[in-house]
Amino acid sequence: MTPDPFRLITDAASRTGEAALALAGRERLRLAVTGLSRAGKTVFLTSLVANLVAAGAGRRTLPALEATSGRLRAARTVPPGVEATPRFDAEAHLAALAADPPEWPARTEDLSTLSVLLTLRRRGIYGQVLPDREVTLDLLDYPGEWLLDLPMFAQDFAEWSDATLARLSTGIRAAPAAEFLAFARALPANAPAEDSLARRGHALYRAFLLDARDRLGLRFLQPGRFLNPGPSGDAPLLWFFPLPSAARESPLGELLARRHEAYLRDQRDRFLDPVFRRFDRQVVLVDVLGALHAGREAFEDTAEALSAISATLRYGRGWLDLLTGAGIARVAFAATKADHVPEVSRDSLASLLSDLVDAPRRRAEIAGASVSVHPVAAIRCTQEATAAHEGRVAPAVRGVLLENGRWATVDPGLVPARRPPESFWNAAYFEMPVFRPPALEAGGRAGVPHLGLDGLLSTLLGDAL
Ligand SMILES: Nc1nc2c(ncn2[C@@H]2O[C@H](COP(=O)(O)OP(=O)(O)OP(=O)(O)O)[C@@H](O)[C@H]2O)c(=O)[nH]1
Ligand SMILES: [Mg+2]
Repeated sequence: MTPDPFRLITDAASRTGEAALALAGRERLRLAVTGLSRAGKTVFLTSLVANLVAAGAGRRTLPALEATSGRLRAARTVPPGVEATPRFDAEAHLAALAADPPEWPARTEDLSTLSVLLTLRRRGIYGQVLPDREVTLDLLDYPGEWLLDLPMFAQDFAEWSDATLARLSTGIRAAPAAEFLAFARALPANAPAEDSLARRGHALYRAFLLDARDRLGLRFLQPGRFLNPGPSGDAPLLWFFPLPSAARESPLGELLARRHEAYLRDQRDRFLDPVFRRFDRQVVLVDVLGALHAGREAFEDTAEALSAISATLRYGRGWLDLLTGAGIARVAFAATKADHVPEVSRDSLASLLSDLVDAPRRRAEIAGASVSVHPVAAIRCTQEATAAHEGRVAPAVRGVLLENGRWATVDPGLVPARRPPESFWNAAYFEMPVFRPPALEAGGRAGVPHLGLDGLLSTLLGDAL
């Protein structure tokens, strides 16, 4: 059984409605922000909203975007209506970043959405002034871990168990997974459907996932709610784990398979359908530097996770899409936190990302989506500096450390421009310090300093604004 998660034929009728709205000068643009846990989604969205609102108030916070789009006359967050989904609280995140001492957002624990209404000046082909255009930009935030549920829909319980157990038995996963694997492999062919067994296996598997995420920096970890349970917390539908084939025909196997199916149904209804069913633009945020630091297996694991996720999305515009307007027309890949490396290294950072996301990038390109790659810092926390490095002066960055409020100069060394050779991994790559966000003028209402956010937005959205 392969459940079908994506009702791919989009609602043509509502698209026709949107075309009518577009003619009337009111349009909708849905931006999906894709990023594994800690990639920088919440910070990116907060900076995006703050800088759009400030640009709408006349500040030059996003010059490259304004150069490609119509003139932005105003930008404001759409006030809350009767939505069932929690609201992405950009104001609260901004206030925390602007506080003294500043605070980064906590791990995201639920889906939330926000729309920004952009008012743009319109000119006709003869330069005559037309009524303003209004474009609503729909944004959403969610826990990065949940994204790895997307590829789970292509497998049934047996396939998922086999693939997961195979991954668990190799490389750096094997040692921390040993206790769980020993438990699961010892289950007999007639294991009873007892919750003491189901919960014990679940607890051991979950402990492995947490360790793999937090200590090993791995990202291809499923299911997402085992790591980040969300607002509904623990519930019986979570009490399953990948089961070896020997015990799969047992009453326990049947119980776990039912829970696996119920979990996927629940995630689809609550999260994936509302979020991933329809969007037009996608930004994929990747913490490339963090992945480099975590080592070869974590780096490869990040690449595999992004590839598996993208394989489930629908890119480009085929003939059907032209009728229904479905499919992702533009994708921007961004290496986040680029303020951790000096300017001379940022091109390498972008090419390294390009290499890391080789599979998803090609998939999108072949399908006809337009693709770009950028180094970005949603909040720039550092300045350019120099440091003595092996007897010579090397470019570096300087910023205030969050932990002690002291200035520090960080020399990250060379950023490899493509997947590093084996020898690279022999020496540990620098650990990114957590920098303190800069003091924000007018509590962030004047915008947020960034690196390359405007260039990314201009490529991703400029044609539609
Ligand atoms: N220096 C710097 N640090 C950043 C930047 N963006 C994110 N960070 C750091 O990365 C951390 C994670 O960023 P978030 O935006 O919370 O990540 P997320 O993708 O929302 O993570 P989850 O909610 O766990 O999925 C932040 O707490 C910051 O320490 C940036 O532009 N510059
Ligand atoms: Mg977040």
